Amino acid sequence: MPESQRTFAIIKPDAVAKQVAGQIIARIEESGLELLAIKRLQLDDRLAQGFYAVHKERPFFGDLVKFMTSGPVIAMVLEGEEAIQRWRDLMGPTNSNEAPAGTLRGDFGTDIERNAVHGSDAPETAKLEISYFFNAGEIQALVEALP
Ligand code: 3AN
Repeated sequence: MPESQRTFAIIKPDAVAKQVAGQIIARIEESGLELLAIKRLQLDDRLAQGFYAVHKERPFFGDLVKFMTSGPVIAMVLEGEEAIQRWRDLMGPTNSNEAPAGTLRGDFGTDIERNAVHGSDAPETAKLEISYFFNAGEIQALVEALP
Protein backbone atom coordinates (compact mmCIF):
# COMPACT_ATOMS: atom_id res chain seq x y z
CA MET A 1 0.00 0.00 0.00
CA PRO A 2 1.41 3.45 -0.84
CA GLU A 3 2.56 5.28 2.25
CA SER A 4 1.14 8.58 3.43
CA GLN A 5 3.76 11.32 3.29
CA ARG A 6 4.09 14.87 4.49
CA THR A 7 5.71 17.64 2.52
CA PHE A 8 6.49 21.27 3.16
CA ALA A 9 5.20 24.01 0.86
CA ILE A 10 5.57 27.78 0.66
CA ILE A 11 3.47 30.28 -1.24
CA LYS A 12 6.22 32.79 -2.04
CA PRO A 13 6.04 36.61 -1.72
CA ASP A 14 5.24 37.14 -5.43
CA ALA A 15 2.13 34.94 -5.25
CA VAL A 16 0.98 36.37 -1.92
CA ALA A 17 1.36 39.91 -3.32
CA LYS A 18 -0.62 38.94 -6.45
CA GLN A 19 -3.45 37.71 -4.21
CA VAL A 20 -3.43 34.25 -5.76
CA ALA A 21 -2.83 32.35 -2.50
CA GLY A 22 -6.49 31.31 -2.42
CA GLN A 23 -6.28 29.90 -5.93
CA ILE A 24 -3.15 27.96 -5.00
CA ILE A 25 -4.80 26.56 -1.87
CA ALA A 26 -7.85 25.60 -3.97
CA ARG A 27 -5.56 23.62 -6.31
CA ILE A 28 -4.13 21.80 -3.28
CA GLU A 29 -7.62 20.88 -2.09
CA GLU A 30 -8.77 19.85 -5.57
CA SER A 31 -5.73 17.56 -5.83
CA GLY A 32 -6.82 15.65 -2.75
CA LEU A 33 -3.77 16.61 -0.69
CA GLU A 34 -4.69 17.51 2.87
CA LEU A 35 -3.73 20.91 4.24
CA LEU A 36 -2.46 19.83 7.63
CA ALA A 37 -1.04 23.15 8.84
CA ILE A 38 -0.83 26.69 7.47
CA LYS A 39 0.51 30.07 8.57
CA ARG A 40 1.40 33.41 7.06
CA LEU A 41 4.67 34.96 8.17
CA GLN A 42 7.30 37.49 7.21
CA LEU A 43 10.75 35.89 6.84
CA ASP A 44 13.75 37.84 8.07
CA ASP A 45 17.28 37.46 6.62
CA ARG A 46 18.32 34.90 9.22
CA LEU A 47 15.31 32.65 8.70
CA ALA A 48 15.55 32.82 4.89
CA GLN A 49 19.34 32.23 4.89
CA GLY A 50 18.90 29.20 7.15
CA PHE A 51 16.12 27.79 5.02
CA TYR A 52 18.17 28.09 1.82
CA ALA A 53 21.52 27.21 3.47
CA VAL A 54 22.18 24.46 0.87
CA HIS A 55 22.31 27.21 -1.77
CA LYS A 56 24.61 29.57 0.14
CA GLU A 57 27.53 29.21 -2.29
CA ARG A 58 25.33 29.76 -5.36
CA PRO A 59 25.55 33.12 -7.18
CA PHE A 60 21.81 33.73 -6.80
CA PHE A 61 21.76 33.21 -3.00
CA GLY A 62 21.72 36.93 -2.10
CA ASP A 63 18.92 37.70 -4.54
CA LEU A 64 16.95 34.66 -3.40
CA VAL A 65 17.09 35.79 0.25
CA LYS A 66 16.16 39.34 -0.77
CA PHE A 67 13.16 38.06 -2.72
CA MET A 68 12.00 35.66 0.00
CA THR A 69 12.10 38.47 2.59
CA SER A 70 10.42 41.02 0.29
CA GLY A 71 6.94 40.32 1.68
CA PRO A 72 4.90 37.79 3.60
CA VAL A 73 4.87 34.10 2.68
CA ILE A 74 2.41 31.32 3.51
CA ALA A 75 3.99 28.17 4.91
CA MET A 76 2.09 24.87 4.79
CA VAL A 77 2.32 21.19 5.62
CA LEU A 78 0.60 18.92 3.09
CA GLU A 79 -0.23 15.27 3.61
CA GLY A 80 -1.26 12.41 1.36
CA GLU A 81 -0.02 9.37 -0.52
CA GLU A 82 3.14 10.35 -2.44
CA ALA A 83 2.61 13.95 -1.25
CA ILE A 84 6.17 15.08 -2.09
CA GLN A 85 5.99 14.12 -5.77
CA ARG A 86 2.33 15.14 -6.14
CA TRP A 87 3.08 18.63 -4.82
CA ARG A 88 6.12 18.93 -7.12
CA ASP A 89 3.95 17.88 -10.06
CA LEU A 90 1.37 20.53 -9.16
CA MET A 91 4.15 23.17 -8.92
CA GLY A 92 5.81 22.34 -12.24
CA PRO A 93 9.47 22.96 -13.17
CA THR A 94 11.56 25.48 -11.17
CA ASN A 95 11.70 28.07 -13.96
CA SER A 96 8.28 29.65 -14.46
CA ASN A 97 9.33 30.59 -18.00
CA GLU A 98 9.52 26.88 -18.80
CA ALA A 99 6.60 25.69 -16.67
CA PRO A 100 3.54 24.57 -18.66
CA ALA A 101 0.13 26.17 -18.25
CA GLY A 102 -1.87 24.28 -15.69
CA THR A 103 1.07 24.08 -13.26
CA LEU A 104 1.27 26.58 -10.40
CA ARG A 105 4.60 27.96 -11.56
CA GLY A 106 3.33 28.22 -15.14
CA ASP A 107 0.12 29.96 -14.14
CA PHE A 108 1.26 32.18 -11.25
CA GLY A 109 5.07 32.60 -11.46
CA THR A 110 7.21 34.96 -13.54
CA ASP A 111 10.73 33.52 -13.87
CA ILE A 112 13.23 31.21 -12.12
CA GLU A 113 13.36 33.38 -9.01
CA ARG A 114 9.78 34.62 -8.78
CA ASN A 115 8.27 31.18 -9.18
CA ALA A 116 5.27 31.40 -6.82
CA VAL A 117 5.79 28.25 -4.75
CA HIS A 118 8.31 26.04 -3.00
CA GLY A 119 8.14 22.33 -2.27
CA SER A 120 10.42 19.85 -0.53
CA ASP A 121 12.36 17.55 -2.86
CA ALA A 122 12.76 14.43 -0.67
CA PRO A 123 11.49 12.87 2.58
CA GLU A 124 14.56 14.03 4.56
CA THR A 125 14.27 17.65 3.40
CA ALA A 126 10.50 17.56 3.97
CA LYS A 127 11.06 16.55 7.59
CA LEU A 128 13.74 19.19 8.09
CA GLU A 129 11.74 21.96 6.43
CA ILE A 130 8.52 21.14 8.30
CA SER A 131 10.32 21.28 11.64
CA TYR A 132 12.05 24.52 10.63
CA PHE A 133 8.68 26.26 10.41
CA PHE A 134 6.20 24.30 12.54
CA ASN A 135 6.28 22.77 15.99
CA ALA A 136 4.50 19.46 16.63
CA GLY A 137 1.54 21.11 18.35
CA GLU A 138 0.77 23.13 15.24
CA ILE A 139 0.58 20.05 13.05
CA GLN A 140 -0.77 17.06 14.91
CA ALA A 141 -4.02 16.70 16.73
CA LEU A 142 -3.33 16.89 20.45
CA VAL A 143 -4.86 13.46 20.92
CA GLU A 144 -1.98 11.95 18.92
CA ALA A 145 0.39 13.19 21.60
CA LEU A 146 -1.44 11.41 24.41
CA PRO A 147 0.38 8.43 25.95
P1 3AN B 1 13.16 23.84 -6.55
O1 3AN B 1 12.55 24.90 -5.67
O2 3AN B 1 12.37 23.60 -7.81
O3 3AN B 1 13.49 22.57 -5.81
P2 3AN B 1 16.01 24.54 -6.39
O4 3AN B 1 16.04 23.81 -5.09
O5 3AN B 1 16.98 24.16 -7.44
O6 3AN B 1 14.55 24.46 -7.06
O7 3AN B 1 16.21 26.09 -6.11
C1 3AN B 1 15.70 26.71 -4.97
C2 3AN B 1 15.17 28.07 -5.33
O8 3AN B 1 16.25 28.90 -5.73
C3 3AN B 1 14.20 28.02 -6.51
N1 3AN B 1 12.83 27.82 -6.10
C4 3AN B 1 14.43 29.33 -7.19
O9 3AN B 1 13.50 30.29 -6.70
C5 3AN B 1 15.83 29.71 -6.79
N2 3AN B 1 16.75 29.53 -7.91
C6 3AN B 1 17.23 28.37 -8.40
N3 3AN B 1 18.06 28.61 -9.43
C7 3AN B 1 18.09 29.94 -9.60
C8 3AN B 1 18.77 30.83 -10.51
N4 3AN B 1 19.58 30.35 -11.46
N5 3AN B 1 18.56 32.15 -10.37
C9 3AN B 1 17.74 32.63 -9.41
N6 3AN B 1 17.08 31.86 -8.53
C10 3AN B 1 17.25 30.53 -8.63
